[in-house]
Amino acid sequence: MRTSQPRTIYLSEYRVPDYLVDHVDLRFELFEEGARVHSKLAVRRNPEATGGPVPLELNGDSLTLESVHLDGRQLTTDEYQDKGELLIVPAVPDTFELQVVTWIEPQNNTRLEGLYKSSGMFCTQCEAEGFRCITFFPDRPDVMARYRTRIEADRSMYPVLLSNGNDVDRGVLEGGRHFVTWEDPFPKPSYLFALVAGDLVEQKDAFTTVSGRNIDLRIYVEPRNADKTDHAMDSLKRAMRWDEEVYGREYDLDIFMIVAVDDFNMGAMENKGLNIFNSSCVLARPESETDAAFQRIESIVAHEYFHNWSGNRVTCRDWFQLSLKEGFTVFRDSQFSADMGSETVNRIENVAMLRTAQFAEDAGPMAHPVRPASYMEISNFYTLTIYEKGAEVVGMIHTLLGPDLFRKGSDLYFERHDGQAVTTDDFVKAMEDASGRDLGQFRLWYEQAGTPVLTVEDDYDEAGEVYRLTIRQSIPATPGQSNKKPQHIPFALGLLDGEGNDLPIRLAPSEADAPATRVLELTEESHTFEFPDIPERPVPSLLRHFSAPVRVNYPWTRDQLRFLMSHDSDGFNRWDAGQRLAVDVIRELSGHAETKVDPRLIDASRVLLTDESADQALVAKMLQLPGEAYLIELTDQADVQTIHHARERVLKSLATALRDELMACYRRQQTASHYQITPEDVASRSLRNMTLAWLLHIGDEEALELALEQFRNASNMTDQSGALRALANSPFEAERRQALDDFYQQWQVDPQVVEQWFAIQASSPVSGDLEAVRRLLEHPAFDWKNPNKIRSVVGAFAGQNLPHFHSQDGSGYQFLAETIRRLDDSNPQIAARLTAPLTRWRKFAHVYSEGMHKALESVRDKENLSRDVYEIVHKSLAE
Ligand code: B3K
Ligand code: ZN
Repeated sequence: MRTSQPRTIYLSEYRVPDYLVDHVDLRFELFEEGARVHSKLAVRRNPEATGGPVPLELNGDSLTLESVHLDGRQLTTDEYQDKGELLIVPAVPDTFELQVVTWIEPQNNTRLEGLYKSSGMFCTQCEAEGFRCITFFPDRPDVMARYRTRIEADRSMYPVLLSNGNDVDRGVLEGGRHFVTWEDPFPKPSYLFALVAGDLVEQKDAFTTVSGRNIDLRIYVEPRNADKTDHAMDSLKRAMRWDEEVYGREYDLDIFMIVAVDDFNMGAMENKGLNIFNSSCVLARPESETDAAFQRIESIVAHEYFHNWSGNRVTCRDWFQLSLKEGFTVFRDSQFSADMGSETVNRIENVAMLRTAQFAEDAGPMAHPVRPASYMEISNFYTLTIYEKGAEVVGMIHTLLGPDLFRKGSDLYFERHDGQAVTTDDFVKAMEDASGRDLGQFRLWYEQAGTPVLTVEDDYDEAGEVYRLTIRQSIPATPGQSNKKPQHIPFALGLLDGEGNDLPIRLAPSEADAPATRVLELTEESHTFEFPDIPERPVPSLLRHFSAPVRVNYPWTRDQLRFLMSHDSDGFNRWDAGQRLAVDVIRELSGHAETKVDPRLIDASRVLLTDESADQALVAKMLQLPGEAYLIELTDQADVQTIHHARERVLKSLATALRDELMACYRRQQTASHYQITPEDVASRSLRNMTLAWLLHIGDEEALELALEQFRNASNMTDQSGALRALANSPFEAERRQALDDFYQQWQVDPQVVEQWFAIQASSPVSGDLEAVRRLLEHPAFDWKNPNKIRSVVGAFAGQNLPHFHSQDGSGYQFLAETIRRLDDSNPQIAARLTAPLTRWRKFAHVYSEGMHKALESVRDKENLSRDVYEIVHKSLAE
């Protein structure tokens, strides 16, 4: 048990920094047994700080202090206090130079924060508070400085030495060593500092900006990955062009670098001019990575690049403002992905994730507003709420203002705040000032947690030809927030006539140019809208394009849903109608063994499978049944086993009834012989793999032959792993084992593919029971120090293999608790992430919640629990 409770940090306690740092001069001496860091800071008293002189306080973490000099004079130990987490110098002048020398041990740093080693190279991760693990510093984002960084290391082991900015000097040193000096002309917060030293190969390219400047582009990887950089480089160039065209943002330094690192806590990091990526988010070639990986890479490369403006040039004042950069940048990267591929499919994917995981977070013990009011450990707040709901909030501003005024607003924001550390309120203010719109009430989206629920009722006055819609909003209570005010919600509406055509939506009789999709603005608890000139009772298409992150309740009939599935002009709502129909059918079957699957769902799926003229990318999405996690999210006191079995039965009934159509659809899918990631080809591969999976699921012998053939002869990983996944979930035991073995034999030299191999097994209800998952942890390719391996086994098991994870004997929960306890000392960030599935215990029926609660208690009782895990476990167990 942890004896002291970590301190809670409050937004309301924000104060401007007492001291500012104008310039940072760093010298790193890198050795095998550690690193010496010499830092020279140009410090001055902040003119905006109030009150008399105060001591200088610098943050630190796991540092060995060697010396402190003030204006060139070494301080004696009674002239400063080294408190470990704080270095305090009580007496300092208004302006001075402070030199600090620290010793650190990157080779023993398993937390992967600050400076650490990954497969023999040195690299850094400083966001949010990792810079303090490198040297003592006012480690907060509103202290922005110019950095000069000299790196010294062994020349043969570390030929490549990188940091932020431009490379200004290099040379050879004694003893086989060398150095490179980097200078970054743009003031930046410490969390954007980066350093890399290693034996890396580079892929070079160039980009000419809109104003004609030539930018050097480089991707650095370990030599074995040299053939996996093309896609990231192409994605980068597309992102650079797109940001110029859509946001008017041009790149600012002369060089932009990306480095791939195997051991990384998250996806990637937007350090100024030197982005560092988890290998799995940057490296790809068609033979070894799937379509999903290609798409993920394109969007993450773009996301990190876009941060150069939304995050780096304009940064966050404090960490409560995290969504200022993350929400906005996720919004930007999804606009980009939508422009590069299929708009509707992108929207569907984003919303599916939001509704499954962010809604769950917003309804659980860690629920927090997009701008949180307090935290214990900031690393715990890199959440779906900050990122995805934050992006939806920006998206709603875009919807309310329209694209032109939104662009005026973003131009004003970048111009007004360039070089500053600002707040989400400054962002909204820029949008208001540029558009003349009042977003006062809209700001509640940043302050109130919880997912608004909209209850919709309608009636039709045949004689008057008036259609009436009443919409009520309510926002559920969340920890620390019980009474919520109504929010400003853009609600996009369509009305379909009996033929399935959009009716013009008028707010007054005979209004000219009435739109087919009307954005209603909800601001009160309840609104009743009257639409005149509606000649027949329409079928409403509600919340088109998912115009707000809310839940909608309306008593659709199954016939109405089928009708919307085939006729709604809004592709997103066509998909959504299908999901609602499937949810309804699965729920009807839950716990009722004698109930048959509604033939309307089977017919709807048949139409999708056979209509070759329909948009196949949308069809591929529409055919997928809602996932178990989403079904659980929609259910109170969820019974996982019952949900799993009901969904299985629906899947098997569909596959059995549509066997021939599935086979025909499988055989029809042909992609270009040369691998491409066009929406058409992606859809085609997705349909192939889906139809195969369904057929194997019901033990179809002919499909087994097709799967084995596809597995052996596939020319790309999407097809090969699609076949493997289908086999791994099939009843054909011998073939399944053989394919898994063959796949490992074929790919064991490629750690990224081995991660896929782990995940396919750990997430499979057929191949991944707890015993099998424990065996994976003993596999020679598994590595407790590598976050990707942990995610691909433990994360995949707890997040996707729900029937085994939620075994009623509690063994899955105990297994997860053991893992968290084991990782808490070595990597608290990863341990805290893995805790998420247990935090939702209140959502489940008693047989489950009891075991989850016990597992949480056993984590709580561990000695020296990290601040990260402490916060999550205690908030989850709180009454
Ligand atoms: N800004 C980083 C995330 C840092 C997470 C620190 N625990 C990646 C991104 O969102 O672009
Ligand atoms: Zn980001």
